Amino acid sequence: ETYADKVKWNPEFKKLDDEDIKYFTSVLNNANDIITDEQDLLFYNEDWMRKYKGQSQLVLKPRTTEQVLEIILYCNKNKLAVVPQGGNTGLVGGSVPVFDEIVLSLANMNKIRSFDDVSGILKCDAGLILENADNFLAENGYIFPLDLGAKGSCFVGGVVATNAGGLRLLRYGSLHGSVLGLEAVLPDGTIYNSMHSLRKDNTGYDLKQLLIGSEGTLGVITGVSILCPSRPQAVNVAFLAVSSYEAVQKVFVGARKELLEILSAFEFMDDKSQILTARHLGLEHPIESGQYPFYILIETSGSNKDHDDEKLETFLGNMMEEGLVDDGIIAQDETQLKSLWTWREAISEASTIGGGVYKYDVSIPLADLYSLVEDTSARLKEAGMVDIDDDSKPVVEAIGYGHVGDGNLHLNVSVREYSKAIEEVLEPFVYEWIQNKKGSISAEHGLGFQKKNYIGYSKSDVEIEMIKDIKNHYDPNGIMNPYKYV
Ligand code: FAD
Ligand code: 2HG
Ligand code: ZN
Repeated sequence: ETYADKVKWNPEFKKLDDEDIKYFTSVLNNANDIITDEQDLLFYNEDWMRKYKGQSQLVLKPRTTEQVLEIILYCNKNKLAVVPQGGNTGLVGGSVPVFDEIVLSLANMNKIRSFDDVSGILKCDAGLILENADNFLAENGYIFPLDLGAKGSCFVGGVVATNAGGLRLLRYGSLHGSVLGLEAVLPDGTIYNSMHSLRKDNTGYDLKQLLIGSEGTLGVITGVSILCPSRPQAVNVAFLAVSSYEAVQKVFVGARKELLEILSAFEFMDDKSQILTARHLGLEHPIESGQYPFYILIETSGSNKDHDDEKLETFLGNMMEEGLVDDGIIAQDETQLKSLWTWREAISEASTIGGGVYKYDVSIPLADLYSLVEDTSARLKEAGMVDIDDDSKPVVEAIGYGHVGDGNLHLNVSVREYSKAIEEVLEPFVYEWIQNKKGSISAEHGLGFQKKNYIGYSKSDVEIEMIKDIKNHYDPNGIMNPYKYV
């Protein structure tokens, strides 16, 4: 993606020079924590989709909050722009520089600070890898209240800065509820610290909420305090085939009613997503892709295996009797459970099979959720652009899947090239479509760079002004993650 036609470099920012690097070297005093080598910079300059690419000449990897503070103070004073970066798995181009912004990576701040095994409150550095946090919690009988396909790479601070949703939001709720406190360095050098262990605290504005989902535009999150639930003793996964989107919704209603307190995930995938994933993984589909238009993954998590097994089997029996479920599998062991999850979790990566992908992450009232995929597919077909087997067509396929339980659809348009022509077919069409249904143009991935010009499709002028006021107040020089959505 080239930026030239979308955004201009801000001449008010300072260009990095040797003096600056000398200063940062004195702060970090470890050669490994400063990256200037062109080859080594590549990872930090390019996003996970290989769609957005900046030209930063410097990556800083502080080890302490004090070092972050000194870096930010210097950058603010000298108007050097900064991009805070976690695991760089974000999907909206928010985690990489647009031009020459300095990348501040949290990778070296990866310690568990404390864990209370009575309350389940974990306090950790922002650079702790999500999977490492969850493995630590597992040893103590607890679970991180968020899980997603990028868990092996993304950081706790990164998911908080994004307010990521993930696969079990249905069960554990949003990070706005489970994060109890944060530590963050603000652009003026203030250390905001609310690393409390308090479940309830009604003493004025809940300030941490501003940073949750701020996408690096207000400050650098350095620490997170989060409430973690007990790890479920019994987990079941069922993978089902249904013959219509109508049936997906009916099974969802049934699952909430019959599985109630043990339901921990309800995900859906269209057939096209499964065909792409089968090609990507080089595996046979567990049920037979091409046979049914929609698949559902249901997970239950509870404390008593017999109880949960019985409940799930009765539920599936009822759904089949009602003619809502056509075929299905229940995982018989841990290996099968993981492999069934793969057919859902690997779709995101499978969508890049043609070389590129346009991703739309939307909230729409459930009844209309899948129509967006149908209408977008029709538009691409009309333009003569799409064919999964014909390499001369620019688009491989438009697929739909996501978190039905949260009213969150992922529309992925898998492409063989990034082009203006494809983009013009998709945008603003998709955003207008969502606005007409009173949906949100970002359910969980954020706005980042991708949606910087489209915020108005989901937020009113008054709301946008309030966002700008807050940004200007805390970051008057605009050094924090510039050129993105604010
Ligand atoms: P990055 O990508 O590095 O950064 C994301 C944003 O946060 C950037 O704007 C960055 O500037 C900012 N940031 C990062 N760290 C800090 C910090 N310490 N302080 C301030 N700002 C910071 N998302 C979902 O919601 N649900 C999913 O199910 C899901 N599944 C995914 C599956 C895959 C395979 C992939 C690749 C991504 C998925 N995502 C999902 C996207 C999700 O946004 C990221 O995985 C995660 O939230 C980003 O974490 P990160 O540490 O990689 O942050
Ligand atoms: C998921 O739910 C992630 O798998 C990624 O949010 C979705 O790649 C996507 O569009
Ligand atoms: Zn998702």
